[in-house]
Amino acid sequence: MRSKLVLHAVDSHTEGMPTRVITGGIGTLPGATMNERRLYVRDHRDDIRQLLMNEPRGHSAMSGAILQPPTRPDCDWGVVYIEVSGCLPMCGHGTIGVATVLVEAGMVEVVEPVTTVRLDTPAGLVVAEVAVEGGAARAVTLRNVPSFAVGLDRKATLPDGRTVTYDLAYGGNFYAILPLEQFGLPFDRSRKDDILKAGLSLMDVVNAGEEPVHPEDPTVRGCHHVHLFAPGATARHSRHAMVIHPGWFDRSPCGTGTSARMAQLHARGELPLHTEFVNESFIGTRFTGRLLGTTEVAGRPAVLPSFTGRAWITGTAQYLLDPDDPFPAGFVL
Ligand code: PYC
Repeated sequence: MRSKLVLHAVDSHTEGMPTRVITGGIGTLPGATMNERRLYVRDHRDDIRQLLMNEPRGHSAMSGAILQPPTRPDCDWGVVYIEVSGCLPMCGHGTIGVATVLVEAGMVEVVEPVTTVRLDTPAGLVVAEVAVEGGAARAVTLRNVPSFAVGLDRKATLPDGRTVTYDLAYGGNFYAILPLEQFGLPFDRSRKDDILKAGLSLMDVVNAGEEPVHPEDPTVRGCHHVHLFAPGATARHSRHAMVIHPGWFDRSPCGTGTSARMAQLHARGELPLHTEFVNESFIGTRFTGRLLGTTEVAGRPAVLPSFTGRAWITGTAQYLLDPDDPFPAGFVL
């Protein structure tokens, strides 16, 4: 076997959504903060992301996380998220996968019944409380970054002339949130292509108009996620299809999306603090969230979200790159 590199991975899935956790082979990336390391991968090492996420090693809805030494003294590990769509500032399902791998691979000191792992993410500190039983990670509760509503009842006119009303919120990424029925579509996986097309058309309009920018970090910008909630969704239990750039659905209930949704519901006066919110994915898997408190982000009201989900390890691998491989960056079909 010949290879230009050897990347060690523990593969997992969080409520159906893959996280390929890269445990070795990359080394410490340049950057004084985890966000600088995210930008370094985006600008200088996109080859690694593409190799690991694209076909034939990945697929069109692939997601992963590169483990790093932390850049801040109050954290155990750092994480740079990689996806088919790029490098996210924060990823909830990915963090649940990372915390599960760290515990089950013995990469943190494991304490039963709860192991606390403090993670340095590009979006800020995220604390994972892992429920551990007999060495197995049973569930992970994350305390996510401060989340906030950016705007309620915004209007967007789509290329087909339809005008829709949506809310925009941040939960580690920016989310446009609206009922799927505004597109005249049923919440039915057999209509996934139409649902995807509808979400992507709104995403384009949102970014072409007032592209959202994080008030404390201008490198965190753009709406790449559209949360289409199903008929019958309430502020206690909601089902949704999450459309993600450049054209795929989250299989998990989406942790940063759950955080943004809770911030949006709170801004609407529909979700009080310390109240359970069950968020269900397009494939029927669930995260259970709650808001732990309020805060401010650059002077605007924000909330402190938390959510719980489960992950399972699916394999271990060493990913190689043969010097003669005609697709060193993989491909997208
Ligand atoms: O769980 O935050 C999340 C997420 C973002 C994109 C896919 N999953």
